[in-house]
Amino acid sequence: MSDLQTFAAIVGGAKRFVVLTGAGMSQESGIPTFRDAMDGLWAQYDPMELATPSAFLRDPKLVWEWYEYRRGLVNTAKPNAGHYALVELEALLPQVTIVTQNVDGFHQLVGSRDVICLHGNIQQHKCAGDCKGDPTLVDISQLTDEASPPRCPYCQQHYVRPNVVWFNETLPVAELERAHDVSLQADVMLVIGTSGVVVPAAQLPFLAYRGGATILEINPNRSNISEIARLRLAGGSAEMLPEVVKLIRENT
Ligand code: BV8
Repeated sequence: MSDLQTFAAIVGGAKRFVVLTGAGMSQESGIPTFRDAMDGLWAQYDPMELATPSAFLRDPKLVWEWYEYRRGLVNTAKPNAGHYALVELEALLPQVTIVTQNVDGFHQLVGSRDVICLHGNIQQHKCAGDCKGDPTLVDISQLTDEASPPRCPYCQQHYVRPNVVWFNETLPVAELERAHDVSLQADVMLVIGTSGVVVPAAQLPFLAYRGGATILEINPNRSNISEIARLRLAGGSAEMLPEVVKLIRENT
């Protein structure tokens, strides 16, 4: 059997299938990964520097405009064949849970039913001070304040910020706990498009592996997860995932 056939046989036989996705999952939708340089004006900035509370404190306008630029990329991009292939797997396998590091909301957009968002959603905004509880969500389409960033309409004190988890911020407790649980219970975990650098997300495959899961990977490059992967399909997820689904269909 080829690697692809073995890969598809393992996925096709999964009882409690968990998928961990990173920025590479949306790369073929035209959304740059964190390691790819942003285009144009933003190429001079390091995402790791901008995606932090201290950057927002230091220069709220710069961080706000960076997120508005990225939100614009998401709004002009489309989910790709890989996102849709994961939805197809839900009809072929008894249990599919997606744990995503991505903030583009594409898994939910294409109809994946069980998505755990570890790092929030770039389409949502909140009061930077969570003045009415965590999170105090704000619909920026209803705001009259044209400033960048606008002030929270509730407290008029704090700025509005993207509802994403910045570096040195803790992840949402319920999502992280559930991600731990499903990783420990998984019999197969497929890791797609992540360098495996950012924790605690990158620890989930190791948790699953220690729990006895078979780890599979789709990534054109080796990552920090590759060492525990039974197999790595060295290609783009938009190209590889439909191939895997096609083979599973042929064998069901
Ligand atoms: C926390 C939302 C507790 C924002 C994001 C020192 C050492 C170790 C750890 C730390 C440290 N100092 C601090 C830390 C902890 C820190 C961390 O992990 N730092 C890293 C940089 C070392 N983590 C945190 O701070 C987390 N919180 O730990 O809380 C705490 C509290 C207080 C103080 C300390 C600790 C919060 C992390 C969440 C950060 N927010 N996103 C936003 O999006 O703006 S993370 C952000 O970066 C993305 O969401 C994504 O998760 C991550 C980038 O990672 P990837 O998704 O893997 O993307 P990357 O570009 O790296 O890789 C893409 C991959 O795709 C590549 O492998 C490539 O080959 C592949 N690829 C490319 N094309 C394709 C493809 N694959 C498939 N198909 C393709 N076509």
